[in-house]
Amino acid sequence: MATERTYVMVKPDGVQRGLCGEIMSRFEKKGLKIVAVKFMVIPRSVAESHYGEHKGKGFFNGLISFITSGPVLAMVLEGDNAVAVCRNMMGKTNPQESAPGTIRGDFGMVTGMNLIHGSDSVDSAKREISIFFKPEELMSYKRSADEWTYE
Ligand code: IDP
Ligand code: MG
Repeated sequence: MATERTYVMVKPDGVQRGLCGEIMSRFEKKGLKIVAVKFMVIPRSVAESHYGEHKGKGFFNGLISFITSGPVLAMVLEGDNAVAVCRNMMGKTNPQESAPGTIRGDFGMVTGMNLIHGSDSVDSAKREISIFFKPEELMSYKRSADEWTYE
């Protein structure tokens, strides 16, 4: 089993639309384990570092303004292939191209307000988790449900 951790974040539009519980609940019901959670307004410098790969692109400044415009729900989720599983549950970057049943497909209308972020690789996840959480904020624990989730 490839147990991974991934960084997932309900963006300011998801918070404002009251979708934190709905989104977190989907991940919990799927079988992902909550390892850390934080409700915060992201400082501009942290946002620029988090989205560093997009620096120089046309949407970068708007993205930074948007992601720092209000609180986000930041979390770390753990499970078998957690990075890909969460990306699949999120849907495509453009919500209009996202399948129904995905978070963006069910709740979003435009790319600039696509509700959720999820790490795109195990390396990105490590980098992003370390930006938002201290090592001691990450919980390691056994859930009794694990034995009814994995063979
Ligand atoms: P991802 O969130 O699906 O990984 P990325 O390509 O990494 O997508 O882009 C990061 C975020 O930047 C997107 O989720 C979206 O909020 C924003 N973004 C990307 N492309 C555009 C665009 O063309 N217009 C406006 N915002 C964009
Ligand atoms: Mg991305």
